[in-house]
Amino acid sequence: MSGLRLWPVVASDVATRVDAIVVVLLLITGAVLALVLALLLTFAIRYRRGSSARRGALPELVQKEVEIGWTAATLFLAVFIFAWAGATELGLAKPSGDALEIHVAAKQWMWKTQHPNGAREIDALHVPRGQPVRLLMTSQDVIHSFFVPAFRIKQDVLPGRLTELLFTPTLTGEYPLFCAEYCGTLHARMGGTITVMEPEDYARWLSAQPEGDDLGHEGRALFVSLGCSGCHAGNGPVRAPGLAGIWGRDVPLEDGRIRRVDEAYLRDSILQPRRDVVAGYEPRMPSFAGLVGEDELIRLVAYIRSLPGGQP
Ligand code: HEC
Ligand SMILES: [Cu+2]
Repeated sequence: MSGLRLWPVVASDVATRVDAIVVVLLLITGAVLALVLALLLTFAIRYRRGSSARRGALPELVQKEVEIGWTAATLFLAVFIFAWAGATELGLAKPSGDALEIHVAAKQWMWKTQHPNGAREIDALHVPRGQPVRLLMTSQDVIHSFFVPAFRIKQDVLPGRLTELLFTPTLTGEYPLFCAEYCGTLHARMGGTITVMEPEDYARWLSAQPEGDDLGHEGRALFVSLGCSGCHAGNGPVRAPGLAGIWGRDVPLEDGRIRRVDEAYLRDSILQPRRDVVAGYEPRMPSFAGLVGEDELIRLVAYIRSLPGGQP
């Protein structure tokens, strides 16, 4: 990866799309430049001092149709480029169901990343090749910007707001990560390494990481602030099942079905509680669809998952 490259590494699907736009823009501007230069040279030679070129009044060359024609043509071209680039940009923020969700927290002056299972990294991120990756990013202090040139992705990371990026790594290797928004003294050193691995290697790497508990801790705070604990702590007016130790167990439902408690079940329980009512309980839980975002769901699930078994 050293030496002078004619073209930067293309390591994601986004890079391919962005490069296509850049190439077309280069071609268009190159053509305009060539035309202007050619006319400049032609006229400079033709009308040089002492040449016998005609220097009378200008001929009436430009008709209204021609003028309307080139105005319309350039307008069309500009709108086309805008629509094309705009659609590409919007695709970067599109949610995708099967994407690997990675949480990114920026702070002066480091990048903290967190995998769905809680594994955490600092100034580093490992991702599997060929798998769509969705970054959910937020800042703990000032504005930063997540910039990976090899992926052609760059997105501001703001305090109090979640920004997203969607991309699929296409080439294994190690690529530099930068902060692209001046954020203080050590801004220039705020960076890291993105490692794209084959899916098997990624799975092996991930299982060797200690699982973090941060998502779970944050989920616990949500559990209280959203009012879940009002029912589920066992002393509220509504009788609700305890959630400790349910992860991985089989739950008998009111209609006789049995469901294994996994990520999907917990999400369903929170978003569509009427669908899977636990045997022996009233369907008194309100739906939280539209009230909790994707990132809060992840934290709630992580919290319930982290609860030790045995307790009611
Ligand atoms: C108004 C009381 C109430 C609130 C508030 C409430 N729940 Fe529930 N919850 C229940 C009841 C009652 C059940 C059992 C009936 C059912 O499955 O719908 C239940 C079931 C569940 C289950 C399935 C439990 C099992 O044993 O399979 C989960 C998971 C759950 N709730 C999570 C949550 C989360 C997370 C929140 C907060 C975002 C929440 N609940 C808020 C009353 C509540
Ligand atoms: Cu920064």
